[in-house]
Amino acid sequence: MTEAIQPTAAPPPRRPLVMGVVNVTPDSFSDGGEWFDPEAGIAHGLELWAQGARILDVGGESTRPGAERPSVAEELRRVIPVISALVAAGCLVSVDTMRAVVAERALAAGAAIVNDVSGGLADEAMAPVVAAAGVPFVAMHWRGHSADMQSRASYADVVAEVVAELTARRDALLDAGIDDEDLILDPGIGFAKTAAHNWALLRGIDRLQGLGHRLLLGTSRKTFLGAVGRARGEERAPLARDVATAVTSAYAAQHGVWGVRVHNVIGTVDALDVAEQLWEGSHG
Ligand code: PMM
Repeated sequence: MTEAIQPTAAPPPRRPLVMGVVNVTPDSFSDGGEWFDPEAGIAHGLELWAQGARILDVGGESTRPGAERPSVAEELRRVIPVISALVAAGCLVSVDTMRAVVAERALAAGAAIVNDVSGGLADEAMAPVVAAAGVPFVAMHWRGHSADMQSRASYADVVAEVVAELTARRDALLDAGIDDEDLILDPGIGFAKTAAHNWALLRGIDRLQGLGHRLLLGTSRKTFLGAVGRARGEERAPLARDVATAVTSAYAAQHGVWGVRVHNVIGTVDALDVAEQLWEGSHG
């Protein structure tokens, strides 16, 4: 484990895949309720796909701090029709869920990736379901459900602890039969973390690359980005954080991150185009 927490050389820049967020929830913190109706969720997913998203992440449970969990039946009711329609339209879909039964039903409906913000910790049946299906699994760093997660935002060295906890999770998921190649890791920006923790994790992203897995990064519209308007005495509302998000996407590209999970696809595609031109120019 000590090896894994050593800093590593920055990986080469790459163009991250853009994962477009399709929250079919009444209460997600930046877009809660906007795409709650299945038809609206489907139309929104198709729009993000047309704008350049290469994965659509469909979720039916809000993970904003303090959120209540929906029932299994309600989560299924929200996500399955949207996943089926987006898959039928030819989109690549991931399901954002902490429940094995929802993952199983989503895979049966055509989802190709499981994105679990608990990394399999919330439901012990998750890892066996994913291992049996043989699909990519996003395991995010997580310390507990949203209702009280911010009480767990305590670290002596956030980068070292997130690397160590993700390493332990990675080992458990491999033991459960998930293929090494199928495992995608995510530092869990905003989950049991303060703004200072989030910035430290972004600065330390190369140390997360030391784990040797593809990385997914979810900064989009999160609270810590709201503070970037402070120079003018403002706090940016969630919908006004897309420029700040796009900058973090360009940063992710410079640091070899595999994928960025964003609400606003157009801004991120532009930011990635700029990043790509700059590094191509530097080699050409
Ligand atoms: N963040 C949210 C939801 N799902 N999944 C991954 N892998 N990484 C994240 O950072 C992440 C996630 C919360 O954001 P939202 O409520 O705006 O969708």
